Amino acid sequence: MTMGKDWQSSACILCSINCGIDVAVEEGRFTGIRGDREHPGSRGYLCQKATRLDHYQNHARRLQQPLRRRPDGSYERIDWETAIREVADRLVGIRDRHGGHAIAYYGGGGQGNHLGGAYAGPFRAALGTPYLYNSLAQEKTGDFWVNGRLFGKQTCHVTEGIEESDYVLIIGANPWQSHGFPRARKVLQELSRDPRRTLVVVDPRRTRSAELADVHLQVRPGTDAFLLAGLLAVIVQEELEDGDFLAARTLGYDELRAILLRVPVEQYADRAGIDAEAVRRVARGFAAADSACSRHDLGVEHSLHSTLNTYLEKLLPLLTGNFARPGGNNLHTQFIPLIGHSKEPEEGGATTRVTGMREISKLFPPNILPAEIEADRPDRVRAVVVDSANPLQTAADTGAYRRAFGKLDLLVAIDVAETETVGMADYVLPASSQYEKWEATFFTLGFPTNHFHLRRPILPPTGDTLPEPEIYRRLMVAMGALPARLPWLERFARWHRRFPKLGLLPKALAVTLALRPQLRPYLTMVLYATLGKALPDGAAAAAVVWGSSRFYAGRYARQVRRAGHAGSGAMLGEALFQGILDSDTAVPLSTHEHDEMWDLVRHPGQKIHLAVPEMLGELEELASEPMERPGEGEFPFVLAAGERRSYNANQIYRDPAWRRSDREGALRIHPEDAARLGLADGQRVVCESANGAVEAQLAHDDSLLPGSLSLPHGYGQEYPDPEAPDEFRQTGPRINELTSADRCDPWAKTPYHKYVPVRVRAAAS
Ligand SMILES: Nc1nc2c(c(=O)[nH]1)N[C@H]1C(S)=C(S)[C@@H](COP(=O)(O)OP(=O)(O)OC[C@H]3O[C@@H](n4cnc5c(=O)[nH]c(N)nc54)[C@H](O)[C@@H]3O)O[C@H]1N2
Ligand SMILES: Nc1nc2c(c(=O)[nH]1)N[C@H]1C(S)=C(S)[C@@H](COP(=O)(O)OP(=O)(O)OC[C@H]3O[C@@H](n4cnc5c(=O)[nH]c(N)nc54)[C@H](O)[C@@H]3O)O[C@H]1N2
Ligand code: SF4
Ligand SMILES: [Mo]
Repeated sequence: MTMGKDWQSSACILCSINCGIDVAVEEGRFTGIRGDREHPGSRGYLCQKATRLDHYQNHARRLQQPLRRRPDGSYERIDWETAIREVADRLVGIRDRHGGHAIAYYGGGGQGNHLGGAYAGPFRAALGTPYLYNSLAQEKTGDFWVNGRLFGKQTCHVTEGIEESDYVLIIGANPWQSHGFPRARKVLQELSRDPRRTLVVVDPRRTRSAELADVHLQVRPGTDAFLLAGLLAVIVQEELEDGDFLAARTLGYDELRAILLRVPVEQYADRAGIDAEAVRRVARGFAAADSACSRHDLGVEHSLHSTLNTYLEKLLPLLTGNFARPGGNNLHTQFIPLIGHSKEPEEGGATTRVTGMREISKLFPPNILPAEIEADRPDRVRAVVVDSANPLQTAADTGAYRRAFGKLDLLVAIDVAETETVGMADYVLPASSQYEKWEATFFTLGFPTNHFHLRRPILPPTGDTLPEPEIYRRLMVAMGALPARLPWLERFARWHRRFPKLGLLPKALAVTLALRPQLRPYLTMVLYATLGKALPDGAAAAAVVWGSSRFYAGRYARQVRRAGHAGSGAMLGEALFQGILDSDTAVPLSTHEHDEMWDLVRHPGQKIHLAVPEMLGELEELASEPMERPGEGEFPFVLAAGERRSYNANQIYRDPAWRRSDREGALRIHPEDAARLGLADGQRVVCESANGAVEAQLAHDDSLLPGSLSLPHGYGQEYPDPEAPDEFRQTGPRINELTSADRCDPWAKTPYHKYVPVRVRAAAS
């Protein structure tokens, strides 16, 4: 115990793990941050990024008050009443003149904040917009689409039992830096140390994760589909598959097997730059292990054959029966759904007006938005509302975004900081930070036990900021979509909190929605505006958690009770909600037995449909795919544009002072390549693609393969220069100046950020 400090409980908001933290606050500043040992997921664990969180909470570019852009481009401060009225009027004007599809919504939550997004759904419904653009659709939607085919719904998401697994294959991820599962560094070290367990890392770079691995397959960038096809082919050709599992649990194996039997393992291994014997050893090891699981991330999602890669990666545990078992891969429950299921366009699923892109998991990909705005057609997008995202920095092709956003009739940004996107907005609506309001994420990815953490504010709001649910409520009232008060329901909500057994609120809600059907699409907002007022300590934003708790407990009653919640019928849901509300840290929601996982498979009869025709087609076409020869031509290097390193955290930190090393976000190059080009370590260079150029500082690094380069994600923010506070300085490269929207996966439109053809030269001094 540190004496004299008053510790408050919260979570780190820098990655999807959301480790529990204890924070000491003095005069608005974070004077101490340590891991929360009570948090059942992170158990006291933190990485080096979390202790710097004061740079998120306190910095020179925090937004304080609503802003309106003047015709000359400068901003004036306005009050909330004016801001809400004008934004609502202009949105309604665009909707009424051009239709809801003239408006797009972008974001709705980041690495730490999803609670506001739960109330943005009603706001979008009131706008009549079908368009939800989100960063998940520039990484994970290919994977979600495959899940829909394999398991029946795109909401069926796969997790991995790495902690208990004997054989772990990690492809295109560097958990040492990026995490992606709880306590990643400890788990990797344990795996590495244990001679009975095997860690395989597939990565073109010798990352820290790769160094800890028993086997590092240093794949040639962009060739993972060949490597994965080779691994699967060995399993099939050497009859290492789990026949009993396949017969009992899957359909379509014969069709898949016929294709994999024809895969030339030697040739594909060679293509991937891996010794065929190593491919055979890993395939055999994976198949023979008592338990095995696989995990992938951006290294394959942001590369050639993105969607196919995620399909093939999932087939590894499926063919070997490492599914629905401890130490294998498993589906998990969703508490408050982060994603939904979208039908295929042929079945009536939504598509965009201009490019005809289909919706996946209820999301549209940022890659297409500039085209949807810039088209010379009456049904183009004319207004965008951005919340918790900075597309000017994070979407592919910054130049295209700048041009497209410049053509909008209206851009509204909701953020905590003055970002590059905020700098183009017509109206800026300032949000309270994640330590100033009730917050939560919906990254509930655990299996067999899933957790949820509702966080209390630990500081009062900065300036004249508001939490997002309140911003959306006020906008909806001003739009005439929602009454300013629902006094009758408010009263029932209060009574319900006192006498939950009577079920007054569900009944009153049912009556209200029957009498006023126009409120039905606004259910979460109706709860916020009514039940929210009856919740203790200003926890209005937790109203949606009440609805989810009741629903979840109804669906997974046995598993919720197993996690320690008591009650039957609707009272189990009330107990779950109260448990979440009362706890300072994450609460176990449910605990499954592994064979109960099958209830989460959504195809009839809980069968997994292994044969996905589109993917089998692409798999077969690999055989005739011309070899990419990046070493030749105008752009001889393959750039990984967006590596996770020690000191990047998406666009969440803006003050460069948070970084203790790699302050300029170096361009890494193999020393041989640097020598050939005569480029010194530390030298300023220009990196150019067909799309644009950035300047960067060079770092020699022999962990890369020759011919490949790497730039970090999460740099390029503008911030006042501490030497001359009136001047702004950009720190590190804006990597999306280099990337292009067209170089993307055909199915999901996820960009090939790990495979950007570039050249490099010395910068003019
Ligand atoms: N420190 C830090 N952690 C973060 C974040 C952050 O900004 N900073 N962001 C978070 C977010 S939003 C995400 S989505 C995750 C992403 O987490 P990761 O996907 O693990 O992170 P990356 O470093 O982008 O990419 C992983 C690896 O892919 C490798 N790679 C490049 N090209 C290829 C290829 O062709 N094939 C294969 N097999 N591998 C390749 C790279 O060398 C790299 O080591 O990280 C999260 N965690
Ligand atoms: N070239 C390249 N581009 C990439 C990637 C890459 O690897 N390479 N990675 C991609 C990936 S995986 C991702 S996830 C995206 C991430 O890109 P984005 O989706 O744009 O998200 P963040 O960078 O996390 O930015 C979060 C924003 O939320 C704001 N914010 C923080 N707290 C709050 C809050 O409480 N309320 C509100 N309203 N705002 C808040 C921050 O100030 C920041 O502006 O980038 C993608 N872009
Ligand atoms: S950035 Fe580090 S401390 Fe923060 S949630 Fe992720 S793993 Fe935990
Ligand atoms: Mo991400």
